[in-house]
Amino acid sequence: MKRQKISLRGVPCGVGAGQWGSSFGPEALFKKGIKARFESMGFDVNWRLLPDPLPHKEPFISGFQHKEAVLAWCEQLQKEIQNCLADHSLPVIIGGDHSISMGSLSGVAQYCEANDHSLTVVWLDAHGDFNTSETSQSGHIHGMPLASLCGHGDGDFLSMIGKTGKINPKDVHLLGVRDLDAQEEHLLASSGVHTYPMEVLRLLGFGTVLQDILEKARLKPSPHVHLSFDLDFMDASLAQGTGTPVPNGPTYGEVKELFQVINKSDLLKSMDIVEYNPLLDGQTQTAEVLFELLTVLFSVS
Ligand SMILES: [Mn+2]
Repeated sequence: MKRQKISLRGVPCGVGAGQWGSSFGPEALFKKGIKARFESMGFDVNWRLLPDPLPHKEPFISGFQHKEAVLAWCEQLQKEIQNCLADHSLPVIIGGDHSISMGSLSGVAQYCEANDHSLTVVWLDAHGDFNTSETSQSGHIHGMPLASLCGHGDGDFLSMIGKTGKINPKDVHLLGVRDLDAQEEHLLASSGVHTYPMEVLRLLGFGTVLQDILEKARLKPSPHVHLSFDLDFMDASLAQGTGTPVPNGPTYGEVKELFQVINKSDLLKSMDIVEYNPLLDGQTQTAEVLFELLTVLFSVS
């Protein structure tokens, strides 16, 4: 990783999740020193907590209830991340729940389209995030962002993402997926997204799989790799500070191996860190693990 400007942006949107609390993620991580962590590695960091676009909304209810709020957060983030990229900084977006990636990634895709950059998405997640409002049993919007970005699902999400914010499923690599709903699995399998279940990652080696993805990305003109890191990608024992932990996930060493490969590649241009819920992270173990991993991902050599 080369030393550069980092735009750290907190997006306290938690209404896409089934449990209350991920909206406190950005401020909790800020107070625990995430900005200082980047600065200690030599980065020039500017931090901003995005304001709530709909401050007078209804109280939190689980389910497909908060579409307007999610749309408003995503519209705001879509513009913000393009400004960060135009400013030649590396945006690190801190959620909030994973629904915000509809905003961040569509903004990245629009920026790449306008500047002739080639986007490759690495999505680390225990879940597919490939439900639509029709296939989802819970209605939680944080289970839908990747489907929407690939052009499936609710019309209002698709118009917010826009034509140039859409992502080609062939440019998406979903690693660590191990908890899919039946209909979601069907849609994902027919989508063209490259999926790498745990068995495949363990058989071929985490680093080898990612190296292969990144070497292909490098061959494209002006490569831009976006990393979407859902903390529940990690094994449940490391991801207690998330709303939907899933067992049999990557160990600390396996995630570290992935992050070392990304660091060495120098291809990372934008990133989301999502689903940190400080209300569930009693011993702040998940936050500590995240901070250690960020050092691996960003340390300057
Ligand atoms: Mn997710």
